[in-house]
Amino acid sequence: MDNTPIVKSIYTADPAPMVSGDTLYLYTTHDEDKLINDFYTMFDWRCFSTQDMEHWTDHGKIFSLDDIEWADDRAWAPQCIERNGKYYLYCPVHKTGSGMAIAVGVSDSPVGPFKDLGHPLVDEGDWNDIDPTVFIDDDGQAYLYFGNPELRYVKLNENMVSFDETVGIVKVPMTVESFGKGGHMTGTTYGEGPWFYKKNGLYYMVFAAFGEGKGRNEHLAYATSQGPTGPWTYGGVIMEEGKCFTNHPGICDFKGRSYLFYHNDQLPGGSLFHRSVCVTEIEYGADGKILLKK
Ligand code: FUB
Repeated sequence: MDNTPIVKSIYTADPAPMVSGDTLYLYTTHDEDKLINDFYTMFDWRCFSTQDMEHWTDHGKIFSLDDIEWADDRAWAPQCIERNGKYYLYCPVHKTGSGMAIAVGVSDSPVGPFKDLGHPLVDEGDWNDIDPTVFIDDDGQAYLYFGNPELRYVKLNENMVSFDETVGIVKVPMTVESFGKGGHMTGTTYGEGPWFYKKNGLYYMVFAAFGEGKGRNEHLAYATSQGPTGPWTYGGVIMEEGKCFTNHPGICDFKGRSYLFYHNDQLPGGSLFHRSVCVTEIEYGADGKILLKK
């Protein structure tokens, strides 16, 4: 593995791995070559799969804005999960005439086609509702975290397409103890792109982060907790900021190794709006610390 882009035929970003059986499925966003208004121009989600981390199969477009009647723009960072033989793809989108909201596509196959629920799962009428990350805990409770600049979560119901309304949308306290002192709007490093999982009994929240000061690009950092809903303790930087304004983590174990998927602008013609997904190996220190493997 040499940290060069996995996909070379199109620009991809926001990698979200999902392991099912002996296959790793990698869901990504898709940066269009031709920009509209010199901004992120993103209309669909893509899927690639591998069984050996070397050879990848391109499953093409698996879900798109055309499939979501109530959305009109910004097919942003997704994550997919399997439950009871069905696959749920959580996707941030721009809701027509409103802000960002989280859509769910449901399919019988990991490579789609996914069918939209017909309405948003999370829709607070603001711009915070992006970058969903989903995890099912050992007791069967599923959590969906999301957000920029604030990290929020809902407790998903067993059907994975609705959430516990009695708990509602919970706002995680954005403290320096939890997310480090940084340059984003909450005064912490937490920016966006959370990735929630559990490893060796510890809960991890990996995220795209901003260091202190202006004009910073995103680096990748993490926090840990003894429980699924915090309190979170800042763990430090995993990957330093690079040349690309955004970065976005996706972590999984596959065939005995641990991987961190991320993105950069390393393909020819790359830019902050023309990104490419990459992967590198990570390992865990005795204290649970996440380390890039040398
Ligand atoms: O790719 C569009 C947005 O940029 C994502 O939702 C963020 O995580 C950042 O990568």
